Amino acid sequence: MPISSYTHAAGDAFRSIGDFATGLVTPTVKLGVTGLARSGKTVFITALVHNLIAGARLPFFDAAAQGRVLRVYLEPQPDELVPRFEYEKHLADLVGDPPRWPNSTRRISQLRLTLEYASTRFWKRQFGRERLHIDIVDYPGEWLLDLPLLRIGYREWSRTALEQSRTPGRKKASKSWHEALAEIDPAAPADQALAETLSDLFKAYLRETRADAHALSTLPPGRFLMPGDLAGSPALTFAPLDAKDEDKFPRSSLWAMMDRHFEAYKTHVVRPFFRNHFARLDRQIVLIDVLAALNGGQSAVADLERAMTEILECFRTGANSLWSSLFSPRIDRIVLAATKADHLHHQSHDRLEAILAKLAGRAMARAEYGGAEVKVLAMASIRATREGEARRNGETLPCIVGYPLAGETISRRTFDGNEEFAIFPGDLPADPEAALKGWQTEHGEMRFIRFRPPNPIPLPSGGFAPFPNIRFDRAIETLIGDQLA
Ligand SMILES: Nc1nc2c(ncn2[C@@H]2O[C@H](COP(=O)(O)OP(=O)(O)OP(=O)(O)O)[C@@H](O)[C@H]2O)c(=O)[nH]1
Ligand SMILES: [Mg+2]
Repeated sequence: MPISSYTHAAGDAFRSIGDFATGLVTPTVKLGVTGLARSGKTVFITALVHNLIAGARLPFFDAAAQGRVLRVYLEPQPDELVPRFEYEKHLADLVGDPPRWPNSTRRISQLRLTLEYASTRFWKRQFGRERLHIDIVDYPGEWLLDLPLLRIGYREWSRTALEQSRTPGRKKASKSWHEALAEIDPAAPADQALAETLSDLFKAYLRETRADAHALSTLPPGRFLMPGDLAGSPALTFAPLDAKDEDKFPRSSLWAMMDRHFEAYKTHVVRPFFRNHFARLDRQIVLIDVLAALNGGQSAVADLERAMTEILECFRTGANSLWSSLFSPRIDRIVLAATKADHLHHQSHDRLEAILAKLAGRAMARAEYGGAEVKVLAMASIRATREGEARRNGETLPCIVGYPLAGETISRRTFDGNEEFAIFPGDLPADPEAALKGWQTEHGEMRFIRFRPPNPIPLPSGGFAPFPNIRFDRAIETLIGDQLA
């Protein structure tokens, strides 16, 4: 048995005996929050913590609805080596004047929230109030896309990455890198500066495929797009090479150097993340910006589906999964959530959920998924719009009303960020297949624009009222409800 799972098992046994005998050891749920860049992780966590601390009305979160959540507070987070999630800073942005969305984060961070609650169980209530730690871990979904790298070597990765870069949609983005590649000899003696140049050109290509408005391309390595503290280290300085007969290349060749750096990336970046962070999570929410993919058209939807398949592979357990040879994941519940549902009128919320369910179903079939229980929902962590009606050509249309962010445009109109507008977003089609195939609403194509966060409401007692949301309570109930029984 690998050391990591042994220590886990021992930890669990200790925890439950301790709980039972003394009630002194507080149970902990490690909740992973992930999703691709800009999917809404930071906003979700900030809203989750604020809702719980401020005692928001959350009808579908049973413990809160039954008045059993007695006190919620932040505590120092237990992992010294993981940066703390900057809750106060993100909240300050959201309740600022004017309110702003928090900045992009791009690295792992963690926060410990403690809940004191009354149990529903008679014998447990006799010990007084119960406590539960929720350790919330925010990490980029792109990192999950690195798992398959553990299964392959530099040669195979190189070949696949080159093939992908030659597909028609990526030719333009990969041009400069390919030009440089054509001039080098992979068998020549290794040259650190050349390795850096090639790696930089390769990273620029990855960034460009990602920046394409009509694609959600997420090609590994995950850390190349958001390197954090490791920028410039050898483990992050490699790129695919085009070679034949690489078996005959000397150990001093550029090829061999790239190979070593690729292996270093797996050993020092990918494995530690999966072993030290991912494998310790108990519950997971994966946030998915389905509307952005629909906005991007068919190729973006295909990209998203591919990314979801790879992400679900990480949660798959059983004999054939990558895990069986590595570490055993313990996640037993996953929520897949389509975020930003406030960009739609409520009539379309169920449809958004159906579209995500369809996508998830296909991805799960492809990943031969088996493992933790998966629940799909559509939600908005913070609702930036309200609903209204507008009249157009004698017809009453259901609208959403909000402050479009400065620079957003609809039909050649550019917004300045300070005015409220009613927008008719269109309805999602009733048939999820139609939506995924690239579709038109009854009133033409649907385009989503971004809104500024809602105006914060100060409370007489200090602080701010909980943010309005959509179906947020259902996500919380699924993720931690059973832990508060
Ligand atoms: N209307 C609306 N917009 C949202 C919501 N959640 C996120 N957004 C928008 O999505 C953007 C990204 O949200 P973040 O929470 O920063 O996303 P993230 O996944 O942490 O992004 P990175 O840190 O860059 O990976 C925000 O700036 C908002 O514009 C929501 O509930 N409603
Ligand atoms: Mg973030």
